[in-house]
Amino acid sequence: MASFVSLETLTAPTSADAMREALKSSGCKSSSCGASGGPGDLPPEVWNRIKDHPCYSEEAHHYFARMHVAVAPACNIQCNYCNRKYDCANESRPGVVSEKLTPEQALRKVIAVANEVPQLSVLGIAGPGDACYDWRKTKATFQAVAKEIPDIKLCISTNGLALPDHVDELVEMNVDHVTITINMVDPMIGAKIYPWIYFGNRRHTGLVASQILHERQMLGLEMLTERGILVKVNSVLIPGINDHHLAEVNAAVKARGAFLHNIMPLISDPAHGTCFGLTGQRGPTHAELMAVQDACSGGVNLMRHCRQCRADAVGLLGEDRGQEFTLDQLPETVTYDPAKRAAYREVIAAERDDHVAAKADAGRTLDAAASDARVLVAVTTRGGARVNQHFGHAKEFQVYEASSAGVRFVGHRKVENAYCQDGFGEDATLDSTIRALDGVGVVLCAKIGECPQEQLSAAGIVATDAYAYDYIETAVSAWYAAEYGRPATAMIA
Ligand code: CLF
Ligand code: SF4
Repeated sequence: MASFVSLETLTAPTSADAMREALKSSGCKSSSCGASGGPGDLPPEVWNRIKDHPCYSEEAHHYFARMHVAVAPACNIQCNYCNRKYDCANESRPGVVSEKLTPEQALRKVIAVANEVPQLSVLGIAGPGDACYDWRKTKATFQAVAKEIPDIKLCISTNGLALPDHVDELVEMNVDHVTITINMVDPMIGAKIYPWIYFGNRRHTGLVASQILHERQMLGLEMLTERGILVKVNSVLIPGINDHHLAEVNAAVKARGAFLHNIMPLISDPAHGTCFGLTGQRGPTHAELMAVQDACSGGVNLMRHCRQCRADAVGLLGEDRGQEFTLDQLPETVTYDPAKRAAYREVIAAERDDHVAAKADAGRTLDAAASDARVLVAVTTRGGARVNQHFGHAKEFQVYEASSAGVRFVGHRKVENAYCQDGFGEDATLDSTIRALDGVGVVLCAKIGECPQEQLSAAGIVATDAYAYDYIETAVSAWYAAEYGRPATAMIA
């Protein structure tokens, strides 16, 4: 996904007007991990802590970017879905990175990115091993970056086993966002996911390993929430292993004060060399993922915009600009310049107010559309919460559920390649896009040609560019209000 305000725009003289214009016509990729609540439905002190975090706030992911630095390669457990390799730049899944960094190299990279990517608001350490187990490098990186860029949010992701040992230091370093991956609260289920853990200077296997891991995860969660840190729980949905168990996980972490629950689909492929990949364990379908997420509604708030980023991802959620900032491209010395980030924030504050007002208008539009139809609507966006990407350029579709009750973000669908290659449409790509849009009734985009429009129509999917550059909620609600009386297309209820 491309970025919402282009690099070209922001490397030019950064006037507020130029940025405002750029917001309307270009875009960041919206997606993320985070609560769907906005300033109106969260206590102000909570909103202030998440409003610039693209993972903790679904709204913020339209505007702000995160970067990960791969400083923590060592891990103290083995998950059956993980095989950490450092040499594959084309894979996009947690734990995989192209190059490991020392804390000094990481600092140089963070400064270089902050100078070029004004959307940057969060520095995360998510591996490629475990950030709490490889603690010395994690801590050194956070301390060095916080000294140079004091307003960047520090964020960490961990399996939880070593977490209780470092909670006090996390508090001291002002780390306000912690993610724990919790796939089970029943060690019998854990034994099917974790072949071993390393704890107390020895390796443990079987039920004992999962029991220890479970106890440490719950202890770490409790310690963090007691100290007021916002904790997100990630769970990997593994069909046949924990699919019926994740509602129990949701309840257990809710009882301990977790802020968000991010249920992610297992990524499994024999080519990845993971245990699950090699044994044929499949990942869930879109429908299975939504069913488990819906089964957890009413518990801890769900994050549905996670992109399952690499441990060296850079950019808005859904885009990865990591290849622009590899070590060989970084200057030997680099000085932080806060100007672009400051100018961007000024523009975004006004843009977000505008978006809030547009969402309220969209709600009123839907109120007037008294229909029982619920339709999945896919939009193509480059960010800024607008329908601002051509169909042919999209490598990802944001999916919203439209009903007279509102417009609700429900997830995203990735495609291998964009339809348009070197100016020409690719039929084979369109076939895979149509498969990825399974269950979707409508595609809203900034531009689409007659040919793909007709082929989508033949597959039962309406595609239109009539709402180009509108806010997503404005576009979806206007389409719904105009169409609800028609014969239903791919209604889901
Ligand atoms: Fe990184 Fe994770 Fe922090 Fe976000 S990611 S450490 S909370 S800054 Fe976000 Fe990426 Fe999903 Fe993680 S989209 S994988 S939830
Ligand atoms: Fe891989 Fe993370 Fe599991 Fe360690 S905790 S084995 S790095 S997925």
